[in-house]
Amino acid sequence: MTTDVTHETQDAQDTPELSGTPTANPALLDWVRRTARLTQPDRVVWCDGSQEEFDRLTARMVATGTLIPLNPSKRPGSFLARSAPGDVARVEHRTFIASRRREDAGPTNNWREPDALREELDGVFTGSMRGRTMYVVPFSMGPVGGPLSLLGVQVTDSPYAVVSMRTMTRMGNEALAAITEGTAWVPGVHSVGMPLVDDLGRTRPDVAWPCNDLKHVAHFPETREIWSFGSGYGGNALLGKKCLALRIASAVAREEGWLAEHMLLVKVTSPQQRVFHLAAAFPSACGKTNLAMMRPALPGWRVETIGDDIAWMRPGPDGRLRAINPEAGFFGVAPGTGWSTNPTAMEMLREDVIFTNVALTDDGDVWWEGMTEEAPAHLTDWRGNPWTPDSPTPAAHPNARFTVAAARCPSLAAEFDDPEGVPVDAILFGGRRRTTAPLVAQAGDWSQGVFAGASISSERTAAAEGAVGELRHDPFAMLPFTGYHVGDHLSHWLSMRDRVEHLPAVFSVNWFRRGEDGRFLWPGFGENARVLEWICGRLEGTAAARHTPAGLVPAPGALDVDGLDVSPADLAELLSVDAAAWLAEADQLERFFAPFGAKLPAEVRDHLALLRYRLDPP
Ligand code: SAT
Ligand code: MN
Repeated sequence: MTTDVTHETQDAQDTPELSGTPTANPALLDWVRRTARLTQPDRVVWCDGSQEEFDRLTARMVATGTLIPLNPSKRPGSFLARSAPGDVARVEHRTFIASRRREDAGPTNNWREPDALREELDGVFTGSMRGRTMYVVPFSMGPVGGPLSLLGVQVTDSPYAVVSMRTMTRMGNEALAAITEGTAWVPGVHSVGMPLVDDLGRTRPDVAWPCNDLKHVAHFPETREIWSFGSGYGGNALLGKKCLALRIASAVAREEGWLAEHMLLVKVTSPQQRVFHLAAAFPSACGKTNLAMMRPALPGWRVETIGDDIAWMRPGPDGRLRAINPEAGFFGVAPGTGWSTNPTAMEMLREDVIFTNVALTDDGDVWWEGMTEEAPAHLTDWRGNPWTPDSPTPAAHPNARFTVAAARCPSLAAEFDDPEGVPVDAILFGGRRRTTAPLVAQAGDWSQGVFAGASISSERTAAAEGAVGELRHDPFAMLPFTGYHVGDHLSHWLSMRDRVEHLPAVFSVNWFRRGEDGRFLWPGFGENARVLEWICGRLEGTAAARHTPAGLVPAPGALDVDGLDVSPADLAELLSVDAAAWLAEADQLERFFAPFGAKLPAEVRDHLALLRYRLDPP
């Protein structure tokens, strides 16, 4: 073993050996050396982010069986990865926030005492990279050097993580050059936790998807560090995404007076060429990617994509909230994505994609549930077993993913790369609710908007743990992603009032309301443009609204349903606010807020009281 920091010697045949290291930053060099001493890899490789490097790593992964190249005439430049069957999603119960004081993590995070956790991590990471290469992956979340961006360095023993980070972040030499002495950057250590040499020096063969049953996804918000062990899955292994851009960044944002949120970001252009930027938070399985890439069914309207998962929003010099998508690619759920639900995504996935846990067709292409109406007669399923439409299990894992560069998205907005971000005109909160929540409602002011964000709840789908249909509260859709106390998160949102002169308007939406017969009352997808039209009309002061206890809903005739198969009775139901249902909602919210204790802002408590008063005046 060597802890020398050099370029990969094993690749000497196809890459020229470079001498020295590509950085002179002593803090970075010291951290890389210390991490290598702990994890004991065979070699250390600094990643430059080049195409040549990507090609070399993917070729190696094809040789080791980690990647299956897809048929280049069907899916050029694309690969399929099959994970270990137990390493298919984020591990919320093994995700830790280590803050000095327990109350800084709050009741919705798994808190750990930092010193004790550090000791535990030292144990699991000791020798965890033996027999492997440790890759050093410098990256920027947001355009390199941008005023809203943050820098990070991930070390990892997973080439799958390296190539995915290249797609999902601005990774390589440019980011490394920005990490000069004295510049802040977030260190992240990642190991799949399957060393190839044991404590007695015995070697073992590698497997296609190395991982460990024991998993840790650990965050130290106070020292801004990430340690992830045992998983190769995106949300656990691509440390720029949930770990840095949400859990660590949310804590940084609180300190610095901005917002790091689990939100999509779109540019909407009206037929009159008025431009609006909307950010929207939905829990998983509520169609975030579909809205981010929507093709409006209303003539003349245009929706362009800026982000599908994360938005960083800072008070700008113009007194507005300015937002970027800190990511450079999309790591989206494949099942349910099809030509009828999201044609933009289908176009985006034509080439240069890494698919994980989808099914393989006999001619070397991919398939998943929802891609086409009918399944092919024969497939290889995500576990590598033969599959037919009669098989009892799905061909693709329900959380099968695609990883693709944002540049491949045909609806990408020109502003995607703007380091200054876009001014946010409106924020949307939503969930999947069969009843109670109206199609759209506008909050009266910022504080009622914060109450709306705090109140997000959604019915569980088959893809999530727990009973299907059960309501899960998910404030700001940030439940597993806020790196500090959930109650402090609400206070922080309220405090933006003092930092931003022209705050965005706030709306709640629900595309999933059903009639008593179980039928969806609203067609959704491209027809959601009608709701966006009303929202933009509210921003312009041209759309009429009616007061309800749950906020302002479209006045009769204000929502354009021309040509839609939505009866007047359905429309009335969609926009109704039922007093009994909302009183029950208020009771549920009170129970959900109870563990927040004194950290629940008084203003949120007051909104709950006001809601009850409006529903049931004394
Ligand atoms: O599962 S991930 O966290 O990687 C992706 C997501 O949930 O948005
Ligand atoms: Mn997400």
